Amino acid sequence: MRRLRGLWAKGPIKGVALLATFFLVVGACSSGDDDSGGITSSVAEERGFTQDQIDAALTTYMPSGEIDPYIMFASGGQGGQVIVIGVPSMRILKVIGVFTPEPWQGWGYGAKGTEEVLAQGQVNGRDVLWADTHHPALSETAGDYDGQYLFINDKANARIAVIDLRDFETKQIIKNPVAIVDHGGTKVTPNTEWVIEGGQYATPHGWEYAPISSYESDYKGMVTFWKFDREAGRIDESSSFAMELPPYWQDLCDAGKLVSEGWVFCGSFNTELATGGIEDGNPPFEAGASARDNDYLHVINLDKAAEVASAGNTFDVNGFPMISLQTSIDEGLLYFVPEPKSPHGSDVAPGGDYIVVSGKLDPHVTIYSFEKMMTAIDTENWTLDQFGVPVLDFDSVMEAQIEVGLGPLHTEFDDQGYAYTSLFLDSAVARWSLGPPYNDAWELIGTVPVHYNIGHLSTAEGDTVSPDGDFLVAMNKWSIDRFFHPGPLLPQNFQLVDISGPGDDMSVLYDMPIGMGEPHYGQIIKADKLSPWDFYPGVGFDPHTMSIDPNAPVAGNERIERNGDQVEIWSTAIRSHFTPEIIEIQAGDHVVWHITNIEQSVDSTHGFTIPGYNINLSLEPGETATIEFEADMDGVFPFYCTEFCSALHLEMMGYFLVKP
Ligand code: CUK
Ligand code: CUA
Repeated sequence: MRRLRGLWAKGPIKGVALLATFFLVVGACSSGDDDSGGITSSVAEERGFTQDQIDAALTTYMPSGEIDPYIMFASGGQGGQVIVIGVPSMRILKVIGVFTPEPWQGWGYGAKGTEEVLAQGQVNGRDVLWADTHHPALSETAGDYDGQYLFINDKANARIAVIDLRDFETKQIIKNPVAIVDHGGTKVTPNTEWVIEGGQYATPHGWEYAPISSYESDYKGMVTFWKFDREAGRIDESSSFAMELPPYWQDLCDAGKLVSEGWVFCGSFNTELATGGIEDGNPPFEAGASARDNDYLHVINLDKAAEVASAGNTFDVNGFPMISLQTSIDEGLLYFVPEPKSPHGSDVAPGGDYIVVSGKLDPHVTIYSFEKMMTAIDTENWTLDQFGVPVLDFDSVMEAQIEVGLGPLHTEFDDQGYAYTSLFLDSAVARWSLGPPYNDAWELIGTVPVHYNIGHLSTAEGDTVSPDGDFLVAMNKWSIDRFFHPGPLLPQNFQLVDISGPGDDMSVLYDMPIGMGEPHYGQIIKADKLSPWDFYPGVGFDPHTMSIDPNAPVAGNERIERNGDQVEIWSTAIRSHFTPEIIEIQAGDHVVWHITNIEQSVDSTHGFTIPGYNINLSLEPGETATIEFEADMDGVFPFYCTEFCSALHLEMMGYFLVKP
């Protein structure tokens, strides 16, 4: 049961002051040991609710008009998008188009800026208009979320996207030049100087062909460090670099912080170098790649690696600088630490002093001390792996191991000195206490069942230097019996868990079916750290350049200009009217059409479609967009506004006439 220790007592944030009062009153009645003293409600009585269910409902309930105190950015999985969710109400606020066209936002349906960003994600010139998005990462300042940017990776094609949280639009997609698949990304360094993209399945550099029989010599692992230019709001490819790694399968990465700032920790598996081929009598991948008792946590000196890269001590892969494995060994950029049995997860504690790793086939979490790692490096307390990389002595760097349950995966933290680890096989979340300086002892505190087969979990600001606690979202892969079955593909289940209480007092508050993609991970930020625009700052604002376009149409300069078969149109949109309304051209003309929504008030969005031409724009107040196409289809095309913007929205249209 909620102890009112946390969120609602922490003081009002925009829009929830009233609510806090409301909860304090209710909470006063419903907390304590006497469960009979709860509020009375005929609905609860009729439906037979227990006091705990009533408490759960009241904790997640946001009265109409109240704003959630937390916002979660969850991956949209195969949808290639980002889902924006209010916490604790778990209401979906938006699905941001990222790697995948998104019609409502006019993302990839004619607006040139959006198509240019999507085209940045091409692989060897081929459009790849979906993604396997895994790990969103909020930008940080001094190790805390700052609410400015969001990054997310596409595992399937090794791509990274940058989303600007002023307008929640994707500004950049980068295709990794050295790898075709990634996984250990995105995570950012504490001041967002670097966006980390770790590899996964080894391939030859630049995914060029080499036979599987030459796996050991020709296949490579990698991690890429993308330099983020906060001023420009873009990754600066020219200052970025990659590191060549052994053909182990690198997994999740996390950035060091505070005492470990400047270091990066990436898990791995398949240090067996299994190459599959059960058809030839070899062990299948799942057996071959989990035969050994240990794989290697990669401990990377990023600060030093950046110096080596900027000194030009690199080789080129597809024009991109890469530090060779030998250079990493010679320069002391890379160390390994044994990590038990099919490791997954690599999570740095709030103080940066400990790194937590799970073993999918080991019931423990293993906690390493950063300080001990540094001592082992200084005293050369290591052996060498087969590629000559120093492997630090396990016993000398391991701080603690805690048996938490079966199938531990990912860990986040709270403000009570507790850590939370997802247990895939047990379908549970384990709460365990960190040892000093966080708590007295390294020990399991308790578990809470979730439904079912949890992957990631996310606590409020739970991977920063100052986690909030309060709430945890369990991202469950299976839902089995939790919802109506909409056919054999079932929704996944986000479950909101109350972690505000002490000891083993944790409870599931709410089930949220996720009807899209397989969202792997999400991050939860305090809503008041975000300051998105209500509308674009100025009429004629181009979200692609994030500036006012001097060529944008504004009220009074609407016109049509013809130059041979080139037709350029400047249009404006305002409730409930497009100017000009009638546009007549010749079939075969090349059309460049600029449109500005000249409104400057909240929520006055207009859409714009030309039927048959696969064009749909979303023009938020102030926004300008340009479409460019060959008018190769003659006929009469009523163009119209696709947002119900006003009483005369249906009349907000015009005729686009293409003369044969
Ligand atoms: S991986 Cu999905 S549950 Cu991509 Cu973060 Cu562990
Ligand atoms: Cu503008 Cu409907």
